[in-house]
Amino acid sequence: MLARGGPGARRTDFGDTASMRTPDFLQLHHEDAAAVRAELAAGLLATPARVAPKFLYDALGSRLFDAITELPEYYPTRTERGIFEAYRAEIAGFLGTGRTLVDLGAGSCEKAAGWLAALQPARYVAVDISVVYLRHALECLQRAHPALPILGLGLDFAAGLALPEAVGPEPRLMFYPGSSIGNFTPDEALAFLRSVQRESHGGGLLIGVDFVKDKATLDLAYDDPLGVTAAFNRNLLRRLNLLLGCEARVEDFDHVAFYDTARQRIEMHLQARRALTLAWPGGERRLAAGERIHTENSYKYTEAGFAALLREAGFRDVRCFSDPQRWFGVFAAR
Ligand code: AVJ
Repeated sequence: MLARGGPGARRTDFGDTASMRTPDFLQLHHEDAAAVRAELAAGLLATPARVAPKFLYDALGSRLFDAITELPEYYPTRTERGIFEAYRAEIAGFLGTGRTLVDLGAGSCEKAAGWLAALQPARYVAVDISVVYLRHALECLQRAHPALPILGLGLDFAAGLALPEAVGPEPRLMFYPGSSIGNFTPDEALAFLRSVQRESHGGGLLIGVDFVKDKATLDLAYDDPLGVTAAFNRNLLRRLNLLLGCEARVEDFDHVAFYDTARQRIEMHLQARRALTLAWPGGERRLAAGERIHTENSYKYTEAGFAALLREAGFRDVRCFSDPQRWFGVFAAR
């Protein structure tokens, strides 16, 4: 978070304007409405029906996710923050300063901002699906760090990371916090981490991973009594209506989320309260009462399991930092 109202925030030192850089922006991903409709229709027509979790994050969905991170039941965000704060200097010492810091899924850039002083990156590259989401955050960040070269990249890296030459040839420190890696299957995660390792140019990786734990804690983290996660999930129906042109009713679906111990993953679904038909221009999908649309997986790892995955992806030197309960892992890898 940037000090907008804090001491010094109103100082206008015009003498500094000459040394104040401005962020660069580069939009490489272009959303194609017809392709989005085809993807959504294909998912709904599959058995079981599914919608990819990336569709959870429209403007409202992103705010609902932010609200989730404030819930007492949703421990990952605050546990990761605690680990970052406790081990910042040690982690920075291990990973080294002066790298190009590449923030994958940067959003508000808040987490990376907390690392700038310790990591002293030569450059900060914020990657998100659209530079529209990055512009405001990067302009604020630039004011706090006037000399830092900043690049905002609009890029979809879900199918593997390929950074453009504009990022520069220097070693890169890849930053992937929040346990977002959990949305990939373990096979996909390995392929993704390999692309991250390749793109690091001999730099390193700092990544947050949620650990396997008792089912009751996990169930509650994804099905909170206040219903914020339910709203986050059910908001997907509004997205579906907007993007695909169907007329799903939010009140026809229940939020269902549970930990599958055997698969080591949270599954999130939208479950039809009654038999109904989702219809859109060019297609329809019938759902029986109780039938589900699968909306998210969130894989959990053991410390040893994730360390092995990092080594398999090509990182040789792996260290794990955790909280006293060992609920969450922050891995630094070179
Ligand atoms: C943003 C994917 C890390 O899996 O914990 C939170 C998303 N879904 N509650 C997670 C999420 C329901 C979150 N990630």
